Amino acid sequence: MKRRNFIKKASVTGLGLVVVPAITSCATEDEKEKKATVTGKALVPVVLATWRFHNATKAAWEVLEKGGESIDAIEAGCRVEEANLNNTTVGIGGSPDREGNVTLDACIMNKNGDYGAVVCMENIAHPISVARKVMEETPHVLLAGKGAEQFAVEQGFKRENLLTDASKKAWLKWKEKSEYKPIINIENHDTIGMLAIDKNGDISGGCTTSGMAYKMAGRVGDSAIIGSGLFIDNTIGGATATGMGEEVLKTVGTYLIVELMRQGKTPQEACEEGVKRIVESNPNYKNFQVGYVALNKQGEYGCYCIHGGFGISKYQEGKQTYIESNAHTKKA
Ligand code: SD4
Repeated sequence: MKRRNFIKKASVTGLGLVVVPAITSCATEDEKEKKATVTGKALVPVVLATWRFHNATKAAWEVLEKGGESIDAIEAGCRVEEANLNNTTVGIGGSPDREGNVTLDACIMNKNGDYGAVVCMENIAHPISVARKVMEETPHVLLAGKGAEQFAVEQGFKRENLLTDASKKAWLKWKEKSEYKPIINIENHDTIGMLAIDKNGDISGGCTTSGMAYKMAGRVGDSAIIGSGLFIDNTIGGATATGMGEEVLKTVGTYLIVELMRQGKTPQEACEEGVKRIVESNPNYKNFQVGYVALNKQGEYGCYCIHGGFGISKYQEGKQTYIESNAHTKKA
């Protein structure tokens, strides 16, 4: 056994400087090696996102690199995927509900624990920015549907058609059978959840989605709900989720993960416990996916999912990497 002793926070005098591993671990070097894919080094600034959203983490990194605040990095990063026409789970180009309407959910949380969100909002391409306006410009935290859209327009956002030809075509094809199977495809869903720590050591997060393809009208998942799709506590860290929102909601997944980190678990251990809670109470878990990402204030991170195929993008020290997540089960 080689004990890695607790090392106190080192100097933070500029970008990329070490905020050092606050790890007390009994892991042998071999054990440590095995976990190396999922437990990160402690350096800030850093940004993490679900999936291979390299353009999004790059945009966020560009804010952080210039010394910008994590909340600005999150908004910039999430907007990249919202504008990506090829991402059928976020923003413009998102798959519609079963009536053919694209309805978007997004939320954002800052270092002070402030939160803003919109759910079931139509015709506005950047819900993450509207969520930020809710947080900063209203006494409320969550606006829904027509009210959210009206607020966005009042704030200067323009209305636009979010249903692209490609999404419409896919929806029409689905309608031929119209089988209502609200199942998240296990590997092909692309909600972006993002966590970032800036050079001051402050953490923020965001999450944005069009939700489940062909969902019932009015259905809202976890992504924009505090403690489910996203939770941030600037004294501890943050977590975000992707996958079957109903299961994340029922277990208040990201709040659970942050609380587990508060109790001393590493981000990796906390994500694994979050997945375990879902799996243990749900015999049907082979039919859906949930993936969690967590980042603590020391800059250590972890990720875990029910099925293989999930991973996270990371930008740190000017370098982009993709980290495959370990999974509760092998590929389904
Ligand atoms: C939802 N969690 O609405 C979202 C879906 C998702 O990639 O993550 N899709 O339930």
